[in-house]
Amino acid sequence: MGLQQTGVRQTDAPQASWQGEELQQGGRQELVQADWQGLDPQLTGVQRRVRQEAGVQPLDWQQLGVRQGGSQQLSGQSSTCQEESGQESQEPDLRPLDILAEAIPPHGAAGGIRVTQAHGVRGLQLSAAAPHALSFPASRIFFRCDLFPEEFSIVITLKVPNLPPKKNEYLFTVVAEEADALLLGLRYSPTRLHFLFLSQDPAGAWQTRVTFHSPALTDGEWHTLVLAVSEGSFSLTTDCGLPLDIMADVPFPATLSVRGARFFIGSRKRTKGLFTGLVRQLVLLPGSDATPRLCPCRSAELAVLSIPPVLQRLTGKPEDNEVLKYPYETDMKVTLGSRPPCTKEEDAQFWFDASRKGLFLCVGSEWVSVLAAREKLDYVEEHQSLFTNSETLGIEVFAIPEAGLFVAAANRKTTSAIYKWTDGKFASYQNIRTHQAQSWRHFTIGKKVFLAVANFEPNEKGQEFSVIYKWSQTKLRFTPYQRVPTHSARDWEAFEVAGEHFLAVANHREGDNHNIDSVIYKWNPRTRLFEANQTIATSGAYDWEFFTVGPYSFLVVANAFNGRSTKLHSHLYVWLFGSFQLFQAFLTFGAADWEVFHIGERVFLAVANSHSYDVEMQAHNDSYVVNSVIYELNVTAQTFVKFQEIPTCSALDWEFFSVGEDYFLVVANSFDGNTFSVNSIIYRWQGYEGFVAVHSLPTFGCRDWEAFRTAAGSYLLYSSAKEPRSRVLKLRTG
Ligand SMILES: [Ca+2]
Ligand SMILES: [Ca+2]
Ligand SMILES: [Ca+2]
Repeated sequence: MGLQQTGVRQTDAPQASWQGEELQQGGRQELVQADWQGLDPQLTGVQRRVRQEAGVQPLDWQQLGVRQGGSQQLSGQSSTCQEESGQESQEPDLRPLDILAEAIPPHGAAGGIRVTQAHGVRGLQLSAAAPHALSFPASRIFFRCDLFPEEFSIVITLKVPNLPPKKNEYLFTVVAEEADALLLGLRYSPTRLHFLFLSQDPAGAWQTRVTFHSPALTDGEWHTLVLAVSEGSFSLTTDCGLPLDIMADVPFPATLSVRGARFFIGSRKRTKGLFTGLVRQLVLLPGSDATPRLCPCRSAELAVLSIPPVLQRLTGKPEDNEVLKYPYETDMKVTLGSRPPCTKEEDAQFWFDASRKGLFLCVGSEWVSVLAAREKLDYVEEHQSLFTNSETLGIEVFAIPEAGLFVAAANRKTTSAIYKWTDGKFASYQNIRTHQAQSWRHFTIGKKVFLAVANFEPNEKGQEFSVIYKWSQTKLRFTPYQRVPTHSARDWEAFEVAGEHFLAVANHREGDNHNIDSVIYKWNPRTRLFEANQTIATSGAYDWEFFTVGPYSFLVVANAFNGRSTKLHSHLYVWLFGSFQLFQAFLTFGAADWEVFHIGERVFLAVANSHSYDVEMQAHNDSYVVNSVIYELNVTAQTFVKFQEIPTCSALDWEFFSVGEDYFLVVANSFDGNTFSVNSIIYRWQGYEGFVAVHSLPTFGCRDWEAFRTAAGSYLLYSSAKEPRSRVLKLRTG
C-alpha cells in the first residue's frame, strides 16, 4: 500500500514516484542522481531572469467576449496628455529627446538609483553615492550636430522636498568635461528656479543666470515644468498654468557647442547640490515650445511628453513613502544621541535618533521626521519546533475573531490537528480525524467560520469524501458540517464572486485515472449547503488559487500529472457570464502550487514545478531539479508572460510575504532526487533584477510555508512531509 501515497501509480518502475514529498524511503537509492546539478549553497548562479514569452499560450481575450469595457478596465491606463506620434515632427532632430530614459543605466537599481513611488506616482531617486550614475555623453543624443539647439524647451516632472533656505539643487546640467565648465543647467532653491547657461563672445565666456520665482516648487507635491527658450525669451510654465515670461538682455547662444560634454541628471557632476527629490520626466524638445503639446491637461502636474518605461505605471494608490528617505546633503549637520533642542539656531540641522532609527530635521522649532524608521528583514531565527501527530502536508494559519490565532495541520496519518497560538507558541487545541489529509482551507460566510479538509484516501468503510467543518461558538471547536464526495482531494480553494460564496476542490485522481473532473461548489444560502456548480476537467489537480484583477475573477489550477507525463498545461480560468472559462494555459512540470501576489499595481503568478517526468522518457527525463516560474500579468496584452525562472528542487509551495517595504518569496524545496534534506530559499524582490535569493534555510521534506503576524512580530511556519515536526521561524527585523 506504500505506493498508494504517491501521486502516480505507474508501479512498474521502481522510481515511479514523481513527487519528493511522498516518496517511499526505500526507493530513494535507486533514483537517478545524474540530473542533480546541485543548488549552489552560496546562492550564486541560481538566478536566471527570463523575459521571453516561451511556454505561455495566450488566449484571445476577445474570443472570450469581453472586448467592450473589459479591455479598458483591465489595461489600467490612466489618461496622459501625450499626443499621438503622428503629430510629431518628421524631422528627427526635432523629436522629443527623453533625457531621463537615456540616462537610466540598464541595471538601474545597481547604479545607486531607486524607483520610488510617492502619491501613487513613480519617480527616480538618486543616491549621494552616485552623482555620476545618471549621466551620459551629449554626443549620444547630438550625434548629427554637436550644437545645443538654439530654440528648445525642457519638460520636467518632479517632486521635491522642502529645502533648507539657501540650499540649491541641480535638476540637470550639461558639463564640458575637460574644462569642467557648466554649459547649461537648471537649479532650484526653496523659492527660485535658475536657468544657467554659458555665453561667449570675443571678450570671453561668462555664465548667465535667468531666475524665476517659483515658490510652489518645494511643496512636496508633483509638478511639471516647461521651460521654453528662444533667443532672449525664457518662459516657464508650471502645471499648465499661466506662463512666466522673462526677456533677458543676454540671449541663449545660437552656437553652444556640446562637443566633449556630458549630461548629468540631478547633479552638477558633484555630490554638492545633488537633487534629493524624485524626478519622473526630463525631456528636451528641440525647436519649439512643448507647452501646447502638454496643455491643457487633466492632471497638469503630471502632464506627459515622454516618460521612461520603468516609471510609466501610474497607480492610483498613494504609498506610504511620501517622505524623502535619503536627504543626502553635503553640508548637513547631523546630531546623534538623545533629542537635542530645536530652536532657530538648530534650524535646518538634522538629528539622527539611533534607537528609533529615525532622521529628523529641525524646521521652525520642531523636529520633523525625514527618514522613517524602516523595518528590514534580517532573516530568521528558530522560534518553535512544533511536534505534530505525524508528517504534515498542508498548513493553514487563520484567525477567528475573539477566539485567537490558529494553525490547522493536515497530517498524513489518521488524525490531523489544530493548534492555537498561546503565550507566543502554537499549542495543541483540537484533533480531527482525517484520511491522509492533504490540506486545510479556512473561510467565512458572514459570521460563520469554516474549515475544509482535503482527504486523499477513503475511510475504513471505503467511502471517499472530504469534510467541511464549522466553528461552534458554544463549544469553541470545529464540528463536521458537510461531507463532500471527492477523489484523492489535494486542495480546497474558497472565494467569493459577486457576493456569492464558492469552494473549489482539486480532485487529484480516481483510481489510476488522473484525468478527471474537479468541482466548483456554490453556497446555497437557502439550504445553507455547498452545491456542485461547475466541473472542470483537470489532470492530477494539485492546487487551486483564486484571485481578482480589477473587476475580473480568476481561478488557476495546478495540473500535476496526466497519467503519462508531468509536463502538461495548467489552466487559468476567468469568470464570465456565470461560470469559469479558459483564459490561458501554462506549460508546467508536476505543478504543485500557484501563488498570486501583487507588487504595487503589478500582478504576478508563481508556479511551483515539482518534477519533470515522462513515462516514456523516464530514463533521460526524470528530474526534481526543475525551474519554477513567475509570470507577470501584461495588462495591455491581457495575458500572463514569463517574468523569471527560478531553479527549485521539487518545489511544492511558494509563499509571498512582505517586511516593511520589502517583498519576499519563500519556496518549499522538498527533494533533489537524492535527499529530502534540501535548502528552501527566501528571495527578495529587487525591482529590475526580479527576485534574488537572499537567504537559505535547511529544511527536510519541506511541504508548505505560511507567513503570519502577531503583535509580537512576523513569523514563517513550514511543515515537513517527511518528519512529524513543523517549525516556526521568527523574522528578525532591524
Ligand atoms: Ca490553494
Ligand atoms: Ca502557496
Ligand atoms: Ca502555503
